[in-house]
Amino acid sequence: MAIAPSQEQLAKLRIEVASWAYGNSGTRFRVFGTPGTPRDPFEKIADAAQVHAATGLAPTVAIHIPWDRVDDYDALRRHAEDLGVAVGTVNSNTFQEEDYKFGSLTHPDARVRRKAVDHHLECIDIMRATGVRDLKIWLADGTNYPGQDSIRARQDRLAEGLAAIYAALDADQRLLLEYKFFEPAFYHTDVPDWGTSFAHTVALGEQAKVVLDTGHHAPGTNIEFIVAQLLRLGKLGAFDLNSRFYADDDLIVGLADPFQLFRIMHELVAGGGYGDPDVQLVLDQCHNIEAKIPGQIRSVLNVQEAVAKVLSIDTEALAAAQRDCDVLLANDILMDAYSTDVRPMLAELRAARGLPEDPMRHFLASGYLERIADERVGGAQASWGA
Ligand code: AOS
Ligand code: ZN
Ligand code: ZN
Repeated sequence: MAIAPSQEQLAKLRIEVASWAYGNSGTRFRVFGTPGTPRDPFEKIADAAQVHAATGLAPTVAIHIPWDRVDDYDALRRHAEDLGVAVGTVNSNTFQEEDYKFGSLTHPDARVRRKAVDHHLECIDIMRATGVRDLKIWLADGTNYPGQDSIRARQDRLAEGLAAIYAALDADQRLLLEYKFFEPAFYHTDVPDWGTSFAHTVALGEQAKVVLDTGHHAPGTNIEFIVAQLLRLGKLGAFDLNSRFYADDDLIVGLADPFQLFRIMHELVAGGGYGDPDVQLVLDQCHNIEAKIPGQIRSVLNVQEAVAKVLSIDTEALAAAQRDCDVLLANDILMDAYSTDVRPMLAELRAARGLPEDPMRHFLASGYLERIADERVGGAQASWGA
């Protein structure tokens, strides 16, 4: 009952990888080192370029300020281009400085709020220097105890800070606001859910969109419903993709619950977001114990497999079954596509595009991992704890 998608449809997939996935990361208990860990942003981009070379799926690399701060952003941009990739989304960081202990854009003290806005203005300058369109804002802001601060006042300060940042954007740039239900704040979070992010981005204007991180919801949340809703509202700007078993685990996408990834991609395709450069697919993961570049290769291939399964859905038959209220047939049509082994068709696609048919094997045989382990000593920690 499944159909065979065209190579043209399959080839539309683009996934952005993130620089911090290549650095050492861990939990609050321990950060484990990996031989060959990049020592600077240039080496992180070099590693990311390997993922694109092996798969043809990951042409852009998100960066993070301050972790990827360099003296010469034009050099970073050229370095990426020389390696066949481009710098992607610029991520701000207002969660690692003492000043931000009680919040950043929502902080009761105007001096701290100004500092947080200024940090975002620096990020926008970096976007100009690197030719980047998107600024992604994830705020750790929130409180730990009822009464600690006024929830309402913090929303007002947030709106004011976001407006100041939005006003600094060029006409072709976007502000993407990510939500997360808890952590590091444990009582209330200032941008906890898609509704709050939606409300703020609507107030800001057309250039502001929502980021949906798949690990940022309470267990049991129907994430594909949020995807469908944000797409129909024209407000889904990007995904942060990863897997979770418990909270914001940032594990390899599609490994904890491949069926959920399929359902999410189904709504992406059904809502017209697939292949639309305005709806970015980004990996937001940390490889605490597994090899990083292979972990990223596995991740982009998992997304590709999920998308190929979705594109195998017989949409006409599905629409007919839905019109007929034929519950079991409709579900069968969906599950049939999900059960399809799409690996042979993807190997064919790669062969047709001059890519290795087995990207993982190709990369592991290339000797790159052994080379960086020899050459690089003393990698930088590129992420924070849990
Ligand atoms: C934090 O939990 C969020 O997922 C962020 O998207 C992300 O991990 C961060 O922006 C990296 O700086
Ligand atoms: Zn995220
Ligand atoms: Zn997260």
